[in-house]
Amino acid sequence: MSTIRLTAAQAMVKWLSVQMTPEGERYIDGMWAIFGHGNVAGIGEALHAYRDVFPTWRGQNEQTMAHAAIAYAKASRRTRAMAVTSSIGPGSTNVVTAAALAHVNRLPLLIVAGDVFATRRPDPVLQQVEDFDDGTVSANDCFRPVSRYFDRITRPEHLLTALPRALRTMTDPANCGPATLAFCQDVQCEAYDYPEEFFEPRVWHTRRPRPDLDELERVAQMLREAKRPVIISGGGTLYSQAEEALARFASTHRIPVAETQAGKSGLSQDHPMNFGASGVDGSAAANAASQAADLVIGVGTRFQDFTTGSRTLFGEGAKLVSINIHGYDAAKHGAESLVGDARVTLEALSERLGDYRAEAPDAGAREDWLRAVDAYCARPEDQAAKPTDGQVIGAVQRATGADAVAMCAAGTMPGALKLLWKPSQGGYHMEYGYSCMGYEVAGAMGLKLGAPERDVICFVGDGSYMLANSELATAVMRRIPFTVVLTDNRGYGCINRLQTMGCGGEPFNNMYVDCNVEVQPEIDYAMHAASMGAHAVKVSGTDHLEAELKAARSRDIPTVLVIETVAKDFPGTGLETTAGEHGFFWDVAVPEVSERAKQRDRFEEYLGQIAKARLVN
Ligand SMILES: Cc1ncc(C[n+]2csc(CCOP(=O)(O)OP(=O)(O)O)c2C)c(N)n1
Ligand SMILES: [Mg+2]
Repeated sequence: MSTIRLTAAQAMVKWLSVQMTPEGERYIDGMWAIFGHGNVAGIGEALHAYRDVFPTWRGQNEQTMAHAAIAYAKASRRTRAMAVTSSIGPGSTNVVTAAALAHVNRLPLLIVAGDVFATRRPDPVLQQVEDFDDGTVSANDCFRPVSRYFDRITRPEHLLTALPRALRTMTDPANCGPATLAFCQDVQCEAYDYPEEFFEPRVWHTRRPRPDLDELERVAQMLREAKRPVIISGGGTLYSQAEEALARFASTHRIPVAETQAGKSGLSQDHPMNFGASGVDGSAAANAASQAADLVIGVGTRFQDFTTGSRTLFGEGAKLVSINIHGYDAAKHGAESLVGDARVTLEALSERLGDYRAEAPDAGAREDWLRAVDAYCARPEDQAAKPTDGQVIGAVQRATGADAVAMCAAGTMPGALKLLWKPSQGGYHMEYGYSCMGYEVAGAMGLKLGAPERDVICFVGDGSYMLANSELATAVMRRIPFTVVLTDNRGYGCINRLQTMGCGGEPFNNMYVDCNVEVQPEIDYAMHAASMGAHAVKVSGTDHLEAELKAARSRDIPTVLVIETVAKDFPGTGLETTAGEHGFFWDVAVPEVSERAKQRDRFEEYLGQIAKARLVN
């Protein structure tokens, strides 16, 4: 056996550089890195040595570098991914939040976290977390519950098994998620005679599991007996690239489709069976169809609370079917499981159903809903008044084309966009599994890298912008253009509404006016963004916003457009937790005893709401 003598870190980078997609591209596009104690010497040297075949990029914060990597994978529909490396201690624990984000959203990410010495010779080293009772613990153990694959590399030859396992996890459509390699710093630098054949290029194919024939027939029979079925389409539809199969299935069998946050943009807005968003922040048409349904068919959805109105959306007696790549999701809520890839399973199911057609859904409700969307998004007559979030969305929609992707993660905008944004195919990128403030700006950069042909529009609230914005500087340096629409309502608008309207609370510690401060802030967000090199403008009114959005297209750097908005709620955001005009109940626990009458009343009302939840279908 011929061998090549390399340090373990060199072997890792060399191996990563030859892991390929079926299209002949590197599966891991490169590594985001902030060096420090525990990764600068070993991994840093190796990344430098292989810089021509495996790129390294520096960001500003480990968490947001990982957000960029995750957004890249999401934009690539999980066909490609990125890696991030961190120093031991704070660098690594900064990545833990991003790992959880990737875990919840089922997105691939390779985390190479520096770790303490395997030999323990200089213990305790700088930044070492010391467990009094367990000698094997390091800060990196925080990754265990939020990694789909976790390994600690304490010998150079561990890479021979650890690396293929990590990639297998990342490229497995059912198990997909973050893989963490906690890489002991002395081992990174240790030499070993690796077999040459370990570095032969390897192609990673995505499998499309076909459904079990018995499961398929059981579900087909349930459908044949159904009169008013509804489809709830989730992120699995997009990851399986089942958009056309879904459109055909819905048309052929005349079944209305409601979309989740992760599933939005899977079915064209013009498709007569697209009834809009599902659940808490859902459309009147979709939620009415779900309430009336005798059979609910989940396609690639986790059935989380926002989708199901915390289990109150589907009518009593409705049956549930779940088409999902993982048996864990397929069996949720007492559903009849149909495990398989969304695309091939929909095709196989359609074949069994033949000319089955459901009763015609309420097309009038859909038309009414589309008119309501136009009204929420209409250009405001008074351009001097602060617009609502819906009016901002309308302006962005008018000023952008079919190549636009609206992206966001937390705050008022996710609900508003889910309800109101009319995406072209693939024109929607929402991180709502973890709804992580601070994903937005870095995520926009990663999204643009993954989909360079798209016009990336990042919606971010003033709160999320303050939490994490510094990858703007990276995007300026790397000439990665996208447009940030920063809606400034002077605080945490959505949580303020949740607190005061949904939970019976007093306005407290969310909007700046309700905070324990000596003076009200006057933060100049445009000046802040401009200081990092972005093109930044504070716009007045939606006409001005539209003009600046069009101008942004010609730039090769990020543009930040700041607009003051009213903090007022508009129907359908659902964040009020009570059933709004269109939206649905969201179960947020409220205090059982209080000295305030408003709080006590809210608790009584809440008891009535949770009584409607169907714990098992
Ligand atoms: C990291 C993180 N911390 C806290 C939260 C809870 N949270 C969700 S939205 C939000 C406020 C968002 O404020 P802003 O970005 O200004 O949006 P707005 O609702 O005001 O438009 C908070 C605190 C979260 N989702 N993520
Ligand atoms: Mg705000």
